[in-house]
Amino acid sequence: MTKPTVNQFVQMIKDKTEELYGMGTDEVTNNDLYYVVCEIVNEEINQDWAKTEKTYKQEQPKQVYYLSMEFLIGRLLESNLLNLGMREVCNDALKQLNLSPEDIYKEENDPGLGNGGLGRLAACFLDSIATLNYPGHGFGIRYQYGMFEQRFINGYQTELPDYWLKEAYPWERRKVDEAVELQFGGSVHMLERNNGSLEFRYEDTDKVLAVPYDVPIVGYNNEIVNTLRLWNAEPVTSIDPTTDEQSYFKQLKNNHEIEQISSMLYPDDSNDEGKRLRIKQQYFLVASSLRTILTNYKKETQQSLIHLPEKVVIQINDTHPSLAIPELMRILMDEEDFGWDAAWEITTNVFAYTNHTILYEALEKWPVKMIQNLLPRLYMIIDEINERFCQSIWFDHPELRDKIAEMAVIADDQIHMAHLSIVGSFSVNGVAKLHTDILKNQEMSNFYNLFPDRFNNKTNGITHRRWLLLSNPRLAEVISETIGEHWIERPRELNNLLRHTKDSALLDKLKEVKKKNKQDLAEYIHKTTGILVDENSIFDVQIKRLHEYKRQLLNIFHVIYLYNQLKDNPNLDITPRTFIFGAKAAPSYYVAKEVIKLINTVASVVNNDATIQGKIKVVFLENYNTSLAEKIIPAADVSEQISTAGKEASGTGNMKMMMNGALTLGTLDGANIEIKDQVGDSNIFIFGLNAEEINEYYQNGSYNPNEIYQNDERVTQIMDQLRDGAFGHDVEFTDIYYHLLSTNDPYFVLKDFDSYVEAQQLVDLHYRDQDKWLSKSLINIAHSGKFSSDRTIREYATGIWNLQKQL
Ligand code: 26V
Repeated sequence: MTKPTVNQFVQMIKDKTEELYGMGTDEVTNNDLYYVVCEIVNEEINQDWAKTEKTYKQEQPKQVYYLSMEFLIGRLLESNLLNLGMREVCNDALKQLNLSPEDIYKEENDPGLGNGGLGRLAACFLDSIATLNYPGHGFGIRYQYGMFEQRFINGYQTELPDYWLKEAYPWERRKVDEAVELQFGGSVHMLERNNGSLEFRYEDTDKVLAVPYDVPIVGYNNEIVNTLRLWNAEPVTSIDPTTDEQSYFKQLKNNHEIEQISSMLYPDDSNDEGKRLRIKQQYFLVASSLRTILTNYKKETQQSLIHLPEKVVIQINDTHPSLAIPELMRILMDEEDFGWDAAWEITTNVFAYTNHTILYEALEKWPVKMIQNLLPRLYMIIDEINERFCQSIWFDHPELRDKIAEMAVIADDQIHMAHLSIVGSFSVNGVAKLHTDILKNQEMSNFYNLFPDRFNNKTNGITHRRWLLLSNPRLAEVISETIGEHWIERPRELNNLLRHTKDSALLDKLKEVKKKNKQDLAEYIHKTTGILVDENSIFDVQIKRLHEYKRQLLNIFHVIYLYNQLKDNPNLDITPRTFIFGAKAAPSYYVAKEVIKLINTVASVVNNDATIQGKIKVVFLENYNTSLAEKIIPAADVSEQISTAGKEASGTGNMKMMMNGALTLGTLDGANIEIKDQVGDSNIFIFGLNAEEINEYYQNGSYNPNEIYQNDERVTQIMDQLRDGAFGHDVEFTDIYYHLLSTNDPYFVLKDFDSYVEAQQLVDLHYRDQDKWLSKSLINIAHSGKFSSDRTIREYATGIWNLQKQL
């Protein structure tokens, strides 16, 4: 396809505006113009999309389906323009019409269909799959309400509903003719057919219509468009208006219950609670997706399902979609007449499972009763899977006999979804080296002993197209000026920057880029919070979900310590710093919400205290999401990755900030370790206990935070300030004080405090030598190519999925 020139694009915008609104471009709003540009882009996409689908139909390649309860795709207009090679043309055309591209792009609602890292990873993966010419698609849920909008009132987090669909979403296409009908609840009866086979008959089930909305996933510069299919739950029948009043209201209530299924994203990524609606959502996703996958397989290949694993691989994103395993068994046995063994052979060659957490509270376990009730036939199958699995250990692996209870899929009236996922898949992967090692040697060691070949590592990645090209155009340009544009297609070539670490002209340009990005962020901070920050200060950034294990508390303890020092000595020689936070807490996570209030409280004290001469400022930006991340990351100097070692599976914000030239201040956790391996010890600030040491403390119980509280004066002061209401808030934070001591500080905040402060002092010192700092920053950028999700996806495609590129 030939791309339009600027002048042609100008004309297209004018024509489309006339067509849609009957007006000129100077008479319509930015919102109107947003839809105009989307229409133009959609016309381009539709052609490539149809072409891609046709190729897949003809060539029948093996395809991967990525099942995920979350996709945090971010705004799509600018990224679609970028991937289509039309961004510059569009920007120039808009400017020619005296319009601001940025103002038009930000009209788009950022769909918050995910909680955090897991959902954003899924989005980066789809971008890389399409870009690398792999046939692969996402399946998710079209939640009516996405991640809540966060507002601070009086320093407290409050949550507002995110009804992101109130304006039309231009990227989705409703495909009502591909809707599928699903059943929940009721009862199952087993009947024997004449030929001796079994039939399962369902009675009194609730029926739900799953209607797909397809979103195009545009590859970069390759005319490939894959699909993200998002399911919407709707009633199968509309209400009969002639019915009597009682039955009318009953139907109304029923229909409402059905629509509930896709109504909202669960905003809690820290707690596995047995919630009926969440199971319904999970089954809704997997049952409708499997139906699409199998229907397409049959239509296109005309082959028996025995060959399914040759054409289909399904990656399940954490255990959330793991009901797909028993659901495929059900379809194969009850609808397709396979026996158990054949069905199991097919199923276990189709599924691959990614684990994203080892936090016990977040490992999914469903009460048996609930699954029995909602999905009676699936429960029978899970029970059989468990039975056979336990038997196979007993007979084939007598050495593991005493581990059966620990490994069972069903134990203590609960279904362990991680166990089900491991037993039912051919691949189990962790998301960073350390994380995979912990899975193999600790959390899932019994399973690793049983199935050593099943376990593998796939270190996470991020799409450098969104996280550098799109969000940091200034840096992208300087890179291209220096080493050419090859890095865009082959991000490993960012390595070529290493030849320029002493090039002072380049370092000057880098400095200029960071400065401008910081000015932009400072302006945004001023506009949204009223806080004036020093653009020459260190921008020290921690942006991620609020969790105890991520230790935002450690960060704010250091801020309080600095503030205390400055109060003692206002002339203290420190490099000015701006501490920037962004984080949402799960609405029911009390401690996390208290930490938010604490950070906001410290911020208002610090920012309004003239005696410290503005040497430190604290900014907590509201409503952290993908679009806000795109603003903050290009401006970061320091990337805070300070989780308790062994707890953060990988992290991906660490990769994004590294790619944008920030230096990591972090623990030896998750992918930080691999970042350190890339950049070397002198280009990263590492502190704190390592995972092994933490483990030893857990094992021998010898950690005593009270000792540190008593003996480290800095800690004593901070803790007492919390207890005594030193920040003008009575005793609000005594809860944090008592929580830390009474739970024995399970995340080692006090234990790591000293080494964190020391690392922070090093940051301060190193920043003073700007040339050195800039060359460290350059080294980080140069090594960030490894963390492109293109690398990750290649590893999945060759190591797990066995996919061929479509050329
Ligand atoms: C957990 C749960 C628990 C049950 C209720 C609903 C719910 C929803 C989401 C989650 C997600 C927890 C797992 C997660 O987000 N893991 C993160 O995955 C990132 C991508 O692999 C990784 O970089 C982060 O380190 C990891 O915490």
